[in-house]
Amino acid sequence: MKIYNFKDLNKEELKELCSRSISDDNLVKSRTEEIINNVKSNGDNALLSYAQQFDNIELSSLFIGKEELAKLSKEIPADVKTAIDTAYQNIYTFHASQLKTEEKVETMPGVTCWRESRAIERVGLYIPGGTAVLPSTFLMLGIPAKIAGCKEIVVCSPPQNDGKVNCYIAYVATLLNIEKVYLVGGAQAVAAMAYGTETIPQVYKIFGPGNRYVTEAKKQVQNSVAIDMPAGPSEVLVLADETAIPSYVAADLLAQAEHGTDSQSILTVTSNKTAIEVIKEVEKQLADLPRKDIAKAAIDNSYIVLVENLVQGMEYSNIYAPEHLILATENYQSLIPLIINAGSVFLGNLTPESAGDYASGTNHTLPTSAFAKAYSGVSVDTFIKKITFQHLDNNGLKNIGKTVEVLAQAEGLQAHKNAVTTRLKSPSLSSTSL
Ligand code: HSO
Ligand code: ZN
Repeated sequence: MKIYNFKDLNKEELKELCSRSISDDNLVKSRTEEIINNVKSNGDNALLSYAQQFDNIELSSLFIGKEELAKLSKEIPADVKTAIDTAYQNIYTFHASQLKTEEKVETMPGVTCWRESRAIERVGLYIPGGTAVLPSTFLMLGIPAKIAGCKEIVVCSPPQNDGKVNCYIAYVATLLNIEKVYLVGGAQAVAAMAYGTETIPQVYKIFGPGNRYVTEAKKQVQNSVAIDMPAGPSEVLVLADETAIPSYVAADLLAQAEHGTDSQSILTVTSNKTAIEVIKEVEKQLADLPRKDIAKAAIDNSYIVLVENLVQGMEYSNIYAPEHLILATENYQSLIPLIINAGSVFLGNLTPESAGDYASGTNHTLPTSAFAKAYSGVSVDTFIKKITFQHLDNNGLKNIGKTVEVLAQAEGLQAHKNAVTTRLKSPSLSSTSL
């Protein structure tokens, strides 16, 4: 891993170091466009032929129903079932606490305003399959959708070689009481959920990670449907000082690195000695990883930034705006108020990102590529719309009337003014005393 010194970096170099610009691939773009158009025009037939083409499977049905999901879920090993149950409980408990009713506010006597939440009625969850089956992602998307009260949760996941989904996905589906899992992957799944087919219902918002085609498809369908957030490769920034444990830091960097060759694992550290120890540990631990080729490529694409102190480290972190920020130091408490841009934060030496990836309760669908400057991770709120309400009584109309009339007049919008004036003239209103 290359080492940079924060104080030697000029503005341009800093910008370059923090940029995650992924080159636009025109082939991915045009292939995705083609797939979307085909699904739009040919619906289920297009999906069936893509299953043949991309998943090597001739599907007799585009979905697996509840009974079969229950049957498949029985194949789950006992220890995985228990682990999923525990993760489910923690994620459920944390997300349930996000449901809040807001107070009504009287902005002027007789003028009452408030907001109420309504779940997005139909949402689409994309759960990656194939080589990287992610039941944890299903939990992270399905649980908040359920808590929010989404009426219809459409789930798409690519079929396995046997034309089914694996037992983990099936088990999570039964826990969430999901009716069907549609056996569709890639850009075609996004297109199907965005525009609907004979079998797959059209949704209002699409959630979930995926490969470059899925990401590109989510980008392309945004004129018709909302998406959770823009997606890019996963990343972690570990901020460490001499109280960090090098073997733990190395493990965290590698946990990120094994996600994909384009993942980034950044170490920002106050001590050169710790940096060297971490590098040694990374090399040692890397050798034993089953996904070492992927992890090595990601580590080669990552770097270390030496800083003078933790506060300067936070300055770098806020510029980088990491998806995951690990404060690998005993002195994390005073840094919390300094955090401005980060998706999810892991405090102290005993809190690995993996805890949040799977089971502590927080969501792992988080903003990447510096979008943490403007986006939050997925939560119950991401599945909800907030509708504002207001009510004026006699008193309220009298109190606010003049203000609205004058502003409408100032904007030259006579009809707006009239909407108030005509009410103010009403005999029932003038007869009411304040
Ligand atoms: N670190 C990933 C989530 C994940 N990790 C799923 C393991 N499985 C993005 O936050
Ligand atoms: Zn992860």
